[in-house]
Amino acid sequence: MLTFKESCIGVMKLSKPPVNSLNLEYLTEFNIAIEKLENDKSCRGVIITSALPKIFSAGLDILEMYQPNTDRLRQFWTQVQQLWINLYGSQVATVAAINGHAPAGGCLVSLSCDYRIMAPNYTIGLNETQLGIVAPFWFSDTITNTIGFRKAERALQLGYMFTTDEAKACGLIDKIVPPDQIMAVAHEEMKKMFAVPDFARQITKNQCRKQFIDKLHAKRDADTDNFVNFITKDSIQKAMGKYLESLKKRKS
Ligand code: CO8
Repeated sequence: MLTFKESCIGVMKLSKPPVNSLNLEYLTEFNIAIEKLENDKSCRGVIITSALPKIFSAGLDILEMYQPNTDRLRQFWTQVQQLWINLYGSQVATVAAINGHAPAGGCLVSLSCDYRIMAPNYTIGLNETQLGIVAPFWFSDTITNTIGFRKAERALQLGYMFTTDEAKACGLIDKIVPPDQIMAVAHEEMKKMFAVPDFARQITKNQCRKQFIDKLHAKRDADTDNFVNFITKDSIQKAMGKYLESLKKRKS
């Protein structure tokens, strides 16, 4: 993770080649970096983007979920939950500068921010069902809160990956920006949020999002149990094995 400050804005660049997949160690690093910026009183905003060409993040590392060690799987999921809690509940203003593909966990990271700008000709969405897995309730709450129930339900069932244009049309992202302007526009959007007194923006954000974060807090252990029981089922392991093979085959 490349993290640096530009006056009162923290910039986090995901930099885990080849695809910024989120494994236990990288999720932990991501959480520590976010928590550090959150606790830095001089930091008013965070921009999340990718240091890799063409890929924002491939989402959760599928290898963490394939033939897993149960203890590690639990730790992994705890970090995924924590990342969402940290980002969705963040007090600082957040902009996702999506400069590449953003499937599944990559989409969730961007949906957890306050504003999304995206470069053209990429794809974004919660494609979990395509892997034969099911996005948990808090993934589905987050997309529903962004694009509305009907569109979210359909997209989740199909595991639909939106093109940048489709994502803009349904409100999954807020703006399409040429890749060479994406950081400049992220800063402009940040300035618009800074024009509002921080406390008023923070309290309003909290009013909108707190009930969803509280829901996960109340069910956090059960959510981890569900995840571990679900992922370790033979049928799910088979489906995931096939999906991994299909990723390899696309190349040959
Ligand atoms: N995890 C692990 N490895 C990955 C992942 C991933 N998410 N994505 C890609 N890779 C690997 C590929 O297998 C490949 O490995 P190798 O070099 O050994 O063959 C390498 O990364 C490079 O991948 P590609 O050649 O496919 O790279 P491209 O630049 O052509 O494409 C993409 C990049 C578009 C990102 C493409 O790799 C892709 O579509 N990946 C799959 C993304 C995906 O489906 N992610 C879903 C992850 S699941 C998740 O985030 C939420 C889970 C919620 C769980 C809830 C359960 C209850």
